[in-house]
Amino acid sequence: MPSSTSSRARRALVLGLTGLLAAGGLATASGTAQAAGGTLGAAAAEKGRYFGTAVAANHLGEAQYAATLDTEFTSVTPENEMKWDAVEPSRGSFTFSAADQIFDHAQSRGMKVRGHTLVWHSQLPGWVGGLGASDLRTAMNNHINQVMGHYKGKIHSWDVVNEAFQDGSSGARRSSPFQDKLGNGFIEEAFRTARAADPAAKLCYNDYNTDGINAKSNAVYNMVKDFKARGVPIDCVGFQSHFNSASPVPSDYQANLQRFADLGVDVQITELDIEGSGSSQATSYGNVVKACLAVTRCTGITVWGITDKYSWRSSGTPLLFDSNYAKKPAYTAVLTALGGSSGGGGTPDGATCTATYSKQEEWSDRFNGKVTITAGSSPITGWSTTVTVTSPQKIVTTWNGSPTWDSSGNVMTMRPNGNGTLAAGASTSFGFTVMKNGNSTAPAIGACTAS
Ligand code: 9MR
Repeated sequence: MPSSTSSRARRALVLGLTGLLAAGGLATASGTAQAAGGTLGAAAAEKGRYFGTAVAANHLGEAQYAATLDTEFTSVTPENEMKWDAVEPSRGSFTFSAADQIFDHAQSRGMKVRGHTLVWHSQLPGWVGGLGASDLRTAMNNHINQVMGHYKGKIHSWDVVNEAFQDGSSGARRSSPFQDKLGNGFIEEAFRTARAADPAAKLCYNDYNTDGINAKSNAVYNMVKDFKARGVPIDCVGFQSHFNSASPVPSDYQANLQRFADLGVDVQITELDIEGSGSSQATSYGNVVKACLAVTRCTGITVWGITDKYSWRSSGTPLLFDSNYAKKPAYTAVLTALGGSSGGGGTPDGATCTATYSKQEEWSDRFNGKVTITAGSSPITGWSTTVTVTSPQKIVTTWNGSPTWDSSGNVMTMRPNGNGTLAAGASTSFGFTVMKNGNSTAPAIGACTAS
């Protein structure tokens, strides 16, 4: 295909194909050739683990969101769509449309689904809190039966009870309608009901600030120990792992995971995000992954979202992909800790790179884009990435790279033009001009492939 400006005839063809190719464009962006172990999911699978993310149904229609999900992850957790207020907003009236959207997307692509969450004090519709004890017990058990029943046999793990313990040193249970009206026994009852509702699902207790050894995790530990001793069904404990500078990855994180595993339950990292940027964020992420891999019963890791732009705490940029879906150093650290990339199909050990987009000058009719290519922790001798524009946009000029084009003319694959050799951690960049043709959408940058 031509590597520069399109002819008028070709442009007409491109415009005619645009509708047809809209979906194909997504596939192209997600289908960047990856060596075995070259994605988070593939690398984790080689270690016998899943690598998941929280997903919001209302973003699934966004090309890059879906493409990144489908390329990188092997498990999903609905971020809000399976919560009580979403599925049973009024008593006895269940609606699963948003939850099913995520479930169907995941199932059709062979991803696992974590159910989140059945009994939680938050995102609880007001009617639940208004019930008397006996009614509340009936409503709780009915909720578990209906929701688990809807997905019976198809959910990998359920967060049966979420966040039932207080923060701080008391080790006490948190006040909630369930705790206040049903007492401590509500947790046990919820797990027994859940086991009967779907014997195939792993039943988890999930909480935050329980990631290191502290009063709160001790209280959960004692509950799990008691459950195991008395035969109350519990299979797993979820460690949410929401970290920031005030609450960093604890030094005894691995030891804490291990002591729970030693009780005879699986442990899962369920809502991982780490505020920060650059190498310090990357190091923390790498440490979390290493801790999980060091614990045989740590069966999987879920990050709490795909891109920083949709994170529940977006300003802390806590995720693995930036707002333009570029892989951050944290991504590379996770992949490396999982043993990914190195040894994968045909690339030298450790050859990785990232591609990051930034907009440059903008005029009324066009803008310039810049993509920075950064080598990972090993030197590289070549790189390639894709730049996908939204029709009717057109890339009309490029510099510092050798472009080729797909048949739609929307997807440019860029390779080096004398700037392919980079030392570990070193960067180069290429640029291009996009004619807007009425559309100012930022281009989508694909994965960077190093050689
Ligand atoms: O990420 C979720 C956010 O979109 C919701 O507004 C919020 C409401 O409570 O819940 C967030 O997810 C929480 C998860 O369900 C349980 N652990 C804490 C998470 C972050 O608050």
